Amino acid sequence: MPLPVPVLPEGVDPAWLPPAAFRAVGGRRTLIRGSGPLVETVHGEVAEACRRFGGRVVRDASDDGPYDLVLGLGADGLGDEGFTLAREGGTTTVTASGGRGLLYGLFHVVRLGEAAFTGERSRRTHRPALALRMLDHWDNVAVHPVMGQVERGYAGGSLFWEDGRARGDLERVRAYGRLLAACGINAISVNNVNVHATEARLLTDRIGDVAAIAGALRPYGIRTHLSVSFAAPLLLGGLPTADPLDGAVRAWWAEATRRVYEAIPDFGGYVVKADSEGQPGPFAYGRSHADGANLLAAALEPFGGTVHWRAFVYDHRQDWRDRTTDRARAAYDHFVPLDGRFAPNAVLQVKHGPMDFQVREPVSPLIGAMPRTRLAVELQVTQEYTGQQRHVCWLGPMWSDVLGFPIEPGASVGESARGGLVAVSNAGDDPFWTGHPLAQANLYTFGRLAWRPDADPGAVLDEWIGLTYGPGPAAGLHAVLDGSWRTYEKYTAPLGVGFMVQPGHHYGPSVDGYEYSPWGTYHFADRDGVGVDRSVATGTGYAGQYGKPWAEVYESADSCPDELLLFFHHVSYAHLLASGKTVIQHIYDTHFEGVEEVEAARDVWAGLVDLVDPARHRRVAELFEEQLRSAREWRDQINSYFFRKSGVPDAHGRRIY
Ligand code: GCV
Repeated sequence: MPLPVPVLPEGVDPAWLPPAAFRAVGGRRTLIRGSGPLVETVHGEVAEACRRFGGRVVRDASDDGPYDLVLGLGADGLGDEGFTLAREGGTTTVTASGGRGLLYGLFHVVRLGEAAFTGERSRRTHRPALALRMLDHWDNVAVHPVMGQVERGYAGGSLFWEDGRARGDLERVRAYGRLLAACGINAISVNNVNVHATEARLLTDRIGDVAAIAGALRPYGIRTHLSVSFAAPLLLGGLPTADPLDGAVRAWWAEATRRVYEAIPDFGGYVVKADSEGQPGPFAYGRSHADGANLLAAALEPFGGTVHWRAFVYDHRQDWRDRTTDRARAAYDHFVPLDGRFAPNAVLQVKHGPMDFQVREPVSPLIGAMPRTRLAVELQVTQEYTGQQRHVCWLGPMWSDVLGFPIEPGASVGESARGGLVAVSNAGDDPFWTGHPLAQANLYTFGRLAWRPDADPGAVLDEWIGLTYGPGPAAGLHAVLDGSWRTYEKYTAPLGVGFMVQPGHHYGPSVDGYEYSPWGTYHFADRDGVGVDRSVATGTGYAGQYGKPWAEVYESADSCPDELLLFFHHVSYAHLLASGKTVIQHIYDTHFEGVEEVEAARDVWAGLVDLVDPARHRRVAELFEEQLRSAREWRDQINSYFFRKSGVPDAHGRRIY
């Protein structure tokens, strides 16, 4: 039986799968061959498109057509997710070995639109570069008194949970799964890595809730994962310890995991944040993080599951007077000595930068330093530090730079991420899914880059624009989004120094907000200069964590790229950048430019009023006013702060307070 496509609740934006995107497919004669649950999903999609656009779909017919489109299982050797596409003699043919491959092949045809049905195409194989393409949701089941329903969520409530319970109606979850499959995502973790008491119970007596969500996502090829508390044997099992080497603890995890698989046979595995920002972990028992990860890996192994063990481990209670402790060093210092000690089904999940998803960070040196460990790289789609979905900030170029960065000899970050690419989702129950309608582009781009880390991000952006908005406003939308990450960087913290955000919620400027805090994020500005000396020669030694050539490149202020200068070096305001400007003049210029660029983008958006549907246009126009207000605030606080510290006037005599 074909699976009906999900019905969106009234007023919910169809994002990159509006009915119009299926016009080319829906007007055709299509043959579907094969059986299995995902083939039913494919059939449902094509049937719905045909219903709208007058085409016809048949199943497993013995006649030879003629058909415009043949979608069939049959080819060998493509894996579960690969497919081939060819067009010959008026028939477009997608062939796959597995149901997921067929679904991805169908969505590929949807993206091509009419082009899939014109001319000839020689057979081409498409396969994801990375086997795991995952979204982590930092969703709380119960509303957290400080973090709310979704930690760092800027798109309303959770798609999965509402005020202490799983949502009863999972149609929207199905629709979410469909959107994710259409950009290539194949795994989701459904709860916050900060596991509070209610959430911990998802592992045991609330596993039925997780199973229901998994059931809604499965027809779109998405496996469900769960964040668990390392202290679960204590919290839920009544054991006196959670020591990873204790026999009773190991037995408890084995039994708990067996029950999880009873409820969810294709369960993906656990995500763990341990010994980090107050979460429990193996350090309490004098054990290593390899001991901790391997405990859970052993429980999951008989069922084919994976543990994602996060490397975000650092001291968040440090003394700002202590200049030797450097948060940037922490992940490398903790984990490199453990290389080779993780079980084969343990994946070490590493944030792409050494700090915390700032608008500009170097690539984490950990990524190239653990050749005997499966690493997954973690990105942040939710815009915690990049405008919180009130600012337009399309992150495709940043992620593309990160993924293409040659961190090891002969290997880019994308190639080193053998354990997959993971991102913190930006979606919620907001009618536009992502709060800011244009933040949908980040979610889509993440999926497409996870499928192909070397894809041209600009082409991915145009793909998203084409599907979501059609050709009318395409040029304007491209102009608004394409440079928006660099614009955001210009009006916020300069030259890689990071943070300077308001403590706690992280929105808006506060130059000294974290300067005397225990969180380990400082800029050390004084009357002479600014930046953190992370050199080996005179600083924290962080630059020495890189291999060649990066250790040397970052060690010296002369060879360090401008955009990372203040991350690696404390320099005077008169220091000359490679650009030829002084640091102080660069700060002034970029902050004025950043605001001007937001003004220009707002004007381009205003000009699209007749080309974009009114609800989306209005929402973005309103948000541009907030972005502009906030960008001006950033500009004036940063410029005034550094003018007052340095006493150096702006060379162009612009207004500084
Ligand atoms: C889920 C940052 C965020 C926290 C988040 C943490 C993490 O510190 O501010 O909200 O916690 O990263 O990645 O675990």
